[in-house]
Amino acid sequence: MKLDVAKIRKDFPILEREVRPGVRVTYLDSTATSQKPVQVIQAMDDFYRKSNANIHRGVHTLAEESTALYESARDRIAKFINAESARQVIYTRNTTESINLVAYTWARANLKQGDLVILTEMEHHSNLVPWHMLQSERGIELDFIPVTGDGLLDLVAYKLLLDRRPKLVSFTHMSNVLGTVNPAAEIIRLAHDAGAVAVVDGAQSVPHLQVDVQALDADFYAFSAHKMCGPTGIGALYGKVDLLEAMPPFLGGGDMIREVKLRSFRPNSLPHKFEAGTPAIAEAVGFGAAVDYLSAIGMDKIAAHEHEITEYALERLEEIPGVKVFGPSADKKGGVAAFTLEGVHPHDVAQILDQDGIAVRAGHHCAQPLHEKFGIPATSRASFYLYSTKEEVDLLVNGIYKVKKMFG
Ligand code: C6P
Repeated sequence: MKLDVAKIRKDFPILEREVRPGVRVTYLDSTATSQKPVQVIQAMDDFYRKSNANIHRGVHTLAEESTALYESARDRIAKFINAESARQVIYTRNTTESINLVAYTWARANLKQGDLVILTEMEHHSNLVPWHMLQSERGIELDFIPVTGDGLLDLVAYKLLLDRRPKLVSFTHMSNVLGTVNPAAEIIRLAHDAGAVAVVDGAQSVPHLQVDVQALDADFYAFSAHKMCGPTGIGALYGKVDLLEAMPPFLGGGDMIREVKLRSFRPNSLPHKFEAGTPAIAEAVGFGAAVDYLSAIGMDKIAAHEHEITEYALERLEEIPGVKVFGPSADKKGGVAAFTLEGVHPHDVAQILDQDGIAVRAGHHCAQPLHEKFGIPATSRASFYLYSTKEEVDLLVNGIYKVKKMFG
């Protein structure tokens, strides 16, 4: 059965918002952050009204309730990605912090000068800069799986890179610019065959696809709540138990310890070992509500709906003279359409569309090397989610025709 999008849209109050009198928002920027359903807003509101207290610290009713809510959200997030156990799901602030956690702990404990880390040319800055930093500090080597002209990873080149016996392969499951869904299971299998640990940036995949970390055999998997109907300020890092157990802690402070002496400490068990200080408790509650929301609808249905919208969007955008859409065909990508319009700067496109309430992002989308690869400084980007409609795609297309008219 198909998604009842009209019903789903009623869950998202912001979609009724008029950004100017009489101009309702057409939100086509879910890749940057998704909108939030009332179920998530309500869960966080309820938490603050009824259960707010610090976690893992008190024995009073509110503290116990708050702890239970925080940990039960973790359980549901673990199930959502099919982790073997909730101990393997560490709360972080976002995907960026999850990848940094791996870079600061696993990588600093295991990589030395000259060790090779393989990334790809389509990475978001959050899966580039932590490794650049380690390169400056440790003298590790970086190399990159090239992106082909049609926006796919060149797996032949990848296999050649693997002959150099990398220690780590870190790549995005789905590109935030090209929309490309990379063959994660195959990339990971090949990495393992070469003796490397595999890190996956799942910022764009977990919100849109059914992700099964066990089936993928990922060593680490990073994602953010705010892109999957949840709040900002919280994300997660999944990791294999043996790796997480062997890693040193990340930040030091309260909650991440079992015992502290004046001159030493013993770290807590998983997952708390990596969660120092008072965490984002209400946000964890919201994160749990978000995975409940997505699970109740069904990730397969969400993916099918997004596929239909993306196919339609690519078809309509490509018929506009002067528009070039980047990335592969709809069957190989998620709901992202980054494009250029001949003779018009992407920022101007976005600004003019905004006059009609159409929200798209313009810029390099934190993937500057990828834009450089395609010889462009920026793109305009429309992106879709479970609440997106074909009518919104039509509004975007009409808006682009309007831009063309203004620029002659
Ligand atoms: N991309 C976009 O507009 P954070 O900011 O940590 O939640 O997510 C970082 C991140 C990592 N990887 C990928 C593939 C991403 O798309 C993002 C976030 C947003 O494309 C904001 S720059």
